[in-house]
Amino acid sequence: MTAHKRYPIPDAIKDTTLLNEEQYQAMYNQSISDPEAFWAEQAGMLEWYQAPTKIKNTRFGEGEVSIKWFEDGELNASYNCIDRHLADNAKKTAIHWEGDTPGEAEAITYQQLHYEVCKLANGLKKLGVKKGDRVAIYMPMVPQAAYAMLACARIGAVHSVIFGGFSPNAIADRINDSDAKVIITSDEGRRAGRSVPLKTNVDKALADGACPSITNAVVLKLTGADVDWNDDVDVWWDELVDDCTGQCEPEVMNAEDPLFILYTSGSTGTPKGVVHTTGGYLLYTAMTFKYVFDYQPDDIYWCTADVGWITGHSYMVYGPLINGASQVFFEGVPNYPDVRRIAQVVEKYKVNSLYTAPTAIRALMAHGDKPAEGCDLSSLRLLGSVGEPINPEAWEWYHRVLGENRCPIVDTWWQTETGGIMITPLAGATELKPGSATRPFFGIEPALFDADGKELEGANEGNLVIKNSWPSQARTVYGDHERFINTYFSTYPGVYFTGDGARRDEDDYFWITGRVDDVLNVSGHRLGTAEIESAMVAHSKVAEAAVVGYPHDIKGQGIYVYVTPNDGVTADEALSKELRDWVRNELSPIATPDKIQWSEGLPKTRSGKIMRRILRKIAANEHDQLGDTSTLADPSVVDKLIAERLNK
Ligand code: 6R9
Repeated sequence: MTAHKRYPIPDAIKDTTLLNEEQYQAMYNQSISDPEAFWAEQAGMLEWYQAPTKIKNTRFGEGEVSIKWFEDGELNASYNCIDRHLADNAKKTAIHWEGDTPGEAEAITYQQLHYEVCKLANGLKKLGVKKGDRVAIYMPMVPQAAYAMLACARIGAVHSVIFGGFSPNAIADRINDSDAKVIITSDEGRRAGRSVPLKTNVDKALADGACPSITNAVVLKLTGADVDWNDDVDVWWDELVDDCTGQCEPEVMNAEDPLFILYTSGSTGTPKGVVHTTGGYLLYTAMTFKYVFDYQPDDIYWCTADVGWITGHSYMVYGPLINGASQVFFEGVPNYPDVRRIAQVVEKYKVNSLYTAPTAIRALMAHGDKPAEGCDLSSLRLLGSVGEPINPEAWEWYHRVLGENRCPIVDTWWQTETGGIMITPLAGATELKPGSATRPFFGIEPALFDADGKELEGANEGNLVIKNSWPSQARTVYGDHERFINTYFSTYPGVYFTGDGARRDEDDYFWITGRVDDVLNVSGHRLGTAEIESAMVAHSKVAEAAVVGYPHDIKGQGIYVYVTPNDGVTADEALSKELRDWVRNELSPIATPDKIQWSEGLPKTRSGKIMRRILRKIAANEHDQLGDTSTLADPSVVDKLIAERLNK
């Protein structure tokens, strides 16, 4: 194996980082050998009404999965994010909001955050929202998205944020799965100079009684666009909170009360409502935020994610706010108005740590050094990456152009289900290798298993599992605990199966190789092939469809769809466009197929199972590596597909 390039810990940061190698090792060892003592001590990072005495009570057994942390503790998430900072830091900026259009900006202090969150919390109470009720949030990247989440947390309601890029059907499915009582949205969103019709999408989702659980839609007036209005349901945010006070006593919550539901794609069926509870989630996100971003009290931190994803929940709302941090909240996209936007925002706010995704890095990298041209990036101390494997070329570009060869990069591997960062370097403790997420965070025991369920030792490659529970682990799939068990604990009984493959090298560093199931990662967005397929076959001209990922320079993975049209349908460019638009509208623009290949038939086993392994190889132009095709019902299908692929 070729030796990997290494980046030692820069001397310049050795004296200032929170942890060095010995400290990391000592804490890691304790976290594994005595998790009870370790987490009992760490729990002091949060403020509790009732400090927990029972620390860990978790079982991954066959047929029974029960995960409880700090189960007799009581606390409130919004209190921990806001109120606890008011005594000393009321005037500190919590959120530097930077709008889509340069020049549009607003700074929100912790004091203001308290006021806005309390007002909305009181408004939600007026609408009858109570502890345990679900509230859907479908918002653009404005501070009000965070107010909405925190207002729910304050009164003990469970938020379910729906990414602003989802279409009406996807919104309705998520509302109905969680029986949400209220949805919070805005008239429109803005992205790269274009408007996004959020309220109209909500109207379509709710039309014809499609979402019977919803009693009200709270609508923020943002752009002032004309929107349809239903007096029975719709209420303007401003009018709702007009007579509400800026004081709202936080609800006392048990550590194991649910904090939120977040839907994510799996390899089969509809998206799953991943449930996170209060105590363990808050502690783990607070702690990872502090150590992974080497947080110092005067830092300006910036994560470019969207609150609609887990990264936005853990590292734009809960993690930074519990630490009392100042952060940038960005409405726009990295290349609007031009490719220097990220660098300009870094310069404007003197950002110290920047957390973004490989897809954004690759998009900028295509413009050479221009994305940093003429910008002062000297404030940056640390860079982070999340969402998908980062290829070494993109890593090197990020390090050289935005990091000016000075900033360590923390490549953080984790998932919606893990709640917080699991495998990551620590700036002062870990020598870096471009492309490797390196080593586990405290309390995390990663391991590699082969297909037969045997644990692999030493330098090896296999399926990535986690052997013991950690505080921010998802507790269940909303309304379907069986599915939770089947998805994560049945492949390898006794451990959590991540769905990712990984390699461990001679230094015990982990290299995530990507999903080993039918989940795609397109521009860092997780999409199930099953979801896209079911949208495709819902079209009247489609008989059958199979979706696979293929390597894509910018997106990481692109969406490749094999379509068998119905008899008598002309398969042409016009139909291709029609189908792309269809998926865009049915599901989301992020699910739009990149390539559509017509196919008379799909490679199937004799029992009728589509052999995706073969379709993936054809899409990737790797026909010489098809492997065993002897179990196919009709091997000639494959030759036809290859011939057509080659002609594209
Ligand atoms: C946080 C987040 C999870 C999936 C995960 C993996 C991929 C995320 C990664 C990474 C390699 C990293 N992933 N971070 N792969 N290196 N640093 O992205 O959550 O949307 O649930 O996606 O993303 O495949 O299984 P989520």
